[in-house]
Amino acid sequence: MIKTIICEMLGIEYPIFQGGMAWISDAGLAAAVSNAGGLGIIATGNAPASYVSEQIKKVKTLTDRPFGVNIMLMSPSADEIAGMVAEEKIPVVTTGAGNPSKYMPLWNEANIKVMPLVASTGLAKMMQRSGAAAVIAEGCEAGGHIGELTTMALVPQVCDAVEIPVIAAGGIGDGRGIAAAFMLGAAGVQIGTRFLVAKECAIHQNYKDKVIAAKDIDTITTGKRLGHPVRSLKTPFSRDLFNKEYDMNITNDELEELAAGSLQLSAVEGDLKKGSFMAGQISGMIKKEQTAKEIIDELVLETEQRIRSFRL
Ligand code: TUI
Repeated sequence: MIKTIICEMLGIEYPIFQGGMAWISDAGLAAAVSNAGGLGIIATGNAPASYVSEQIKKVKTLTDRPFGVNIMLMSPSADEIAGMVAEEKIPVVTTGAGNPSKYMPLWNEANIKVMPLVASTGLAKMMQRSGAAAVIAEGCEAGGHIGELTTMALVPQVCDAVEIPVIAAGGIGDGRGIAAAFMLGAAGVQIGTRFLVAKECAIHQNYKDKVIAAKDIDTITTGKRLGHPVRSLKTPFSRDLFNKEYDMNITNDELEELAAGSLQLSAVEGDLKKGSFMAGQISGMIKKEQTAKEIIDELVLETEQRIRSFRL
């Protein structure tokens, strides 16, 4: 059984979190993952607080198990949603794309277990001082907004830097990755890309088909020039965006304009021309759609087998 301190802390069966992916991780996906023994997480992305409140109500009708809410700190609604999760006393809050220090006293007061995503030891230490229950160390193999370091380099350094548990994220797609994360010192993992193809994941079929068709080198990082690198699948659109970053005749505002709304276009509309299909480097390992329970059961079995059969 892969039980760790995280299972005890949260009252979940397996230390496997489903990444809070903007426009993707809704109440249906989060409930399916929580019901399968992991931790389902509702993403807020840039959505208004009213959407998040609706999703929280919905997830409570679909599962009695713990769930989380991810707050994307660059969102214009972040302040409002931060207050709402405190009022609702959401069991677990994760944060991404920024530093959540200003919300920590409010969330600690509400007894929320806060687990910020970090891409450096500096932010991990600051989060420990602010009362975080754990940190999620995400390497740049992940899809979406990423930092500089790989999971292999980041996770052990974060484990050395803090005493609170560390969850590893980025580049983990099967039991081999989970076993490796434990070897690096993690007490759990967060997985995003693999859950894109969960049957309960409501994204457009074009998105799922693209992830299944992807091979190892089919992701690209854009947005470096704007200060927020984003990993997505290679498409004519993402390659064009990448090339435009080196074109000094194009302004940053024009680049922002091009990228704006592109995630919604992929997830909701399946727009193969203008959509940004955020996905991690393990996309090449994904071969089929499965239910969230099949994914979790397979991950747990593979991890146990890997650990049990490990010999030097
Ligand atoms: O947040 C994510 N992944 C995301 S957010 C997102 S929505 C978005 N879309 C376009 C542009 C930007 C965002 C899609 N994917 N992962 C967690 C994560 N956090 N990765 C990197 C970071 C991060 C980066 C810098 C956390 C903190 C930070 O600096 C904080 C500071 O000020 O020290």
